[in-house]
Amino acid sequence: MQENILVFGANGQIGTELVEQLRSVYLPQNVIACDIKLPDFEHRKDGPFEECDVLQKRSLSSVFKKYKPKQVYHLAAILSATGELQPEHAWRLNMDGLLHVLELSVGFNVKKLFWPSSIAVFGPHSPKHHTPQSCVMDPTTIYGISKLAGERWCEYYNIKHRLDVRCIRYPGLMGWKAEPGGGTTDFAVHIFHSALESGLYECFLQADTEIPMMYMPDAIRAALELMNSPAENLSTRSGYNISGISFTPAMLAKEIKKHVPQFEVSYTSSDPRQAIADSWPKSIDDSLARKDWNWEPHYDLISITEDMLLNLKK
Ligand code: NAD
Ligand code: AKB
Repeated sequence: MQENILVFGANGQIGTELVEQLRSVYLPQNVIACDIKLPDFEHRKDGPFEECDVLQKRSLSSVFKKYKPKQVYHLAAILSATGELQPEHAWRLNMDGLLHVLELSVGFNVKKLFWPSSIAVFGPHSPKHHTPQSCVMDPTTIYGISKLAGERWCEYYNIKHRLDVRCIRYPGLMGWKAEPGGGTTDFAVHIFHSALESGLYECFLQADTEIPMMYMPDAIRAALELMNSPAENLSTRSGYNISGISFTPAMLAKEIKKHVPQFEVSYTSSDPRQAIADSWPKSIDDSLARKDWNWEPHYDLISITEDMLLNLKK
């Protein structure tokens, strides 16, 4: 009999693709998608779903009790841009949700827990280029503050409770299967939809804002590779830097124009997300992930653009 895997925040941008991938590796009935939001109609029969709020510890506990999971992926969170609109709620969801999952994972003897951190842990005084694994971290968003605190809690639970928790600091993620959920990097998905739908896009970041990004298949593979790595190879439990590519909105627009020549992009002059992007790194040094668990990205800007357009056209 295969062991159960719980995924909290399963119906978001990452969860949609992660659950699909996990269900292709394990038996679909062993991968339990959990969210406060119901799955899209076409995914309702793909596998088990539990309507579950990570802030409600009692009902969360009953899901752990029902499935006795051996692996947990905890994705439920509020992202950077939405977080600034409701900072208290973002802090509560991102912190209390994580603490509930950490505590229940110890209580129910979960073997491995995956929790995604973000490049948002870095701030204006972190080195901008090839930002190292360890450096000054002074996040200016409530999202980044919650991710940095979350990293410390993960490390703490590993040390104090021997919980095998594994974390990645994701850059901005792009994919065609699910909408992004309120981040500063959402432009990199919206731009493709607009290119195909109207041929026009008004970008909320300035043309030359360089930002670390990654294609979703690389991001999902990273999570599974980290989860399958021998514990003794892992030298940090707080959050591995991983790098995909770095580009600006102008570079992305130019690449899309090769496929959609009439595509036009304009740039908004003042959007609060600009300050968030400006506080983040431009590129990431992921040498520790490469050394500890052989991380390497597969997709570059050319292949991402081709694949996004091909699939969105379908
Ligand atoms: P998302 O906003 O698309 O999805 C989050 C999901 O959590 C949603 O389906 C939402 O319904 C669910 N949720 C919200 N509140 C909940 C609650 N109280 N209980 C249970 N579920 C709840 O987010 P995402 O982009 O899929 O991100 C997932 C995780 O990865 C987050 O922790 C995020 O910080 C991290 N991350 C994402 C990116 C990215 O670019 N997408 C980059 C870095 C890190
Ligand atoms: C966001 O923009 O908030 C996310 C992230 C980089 O964590 N995509």
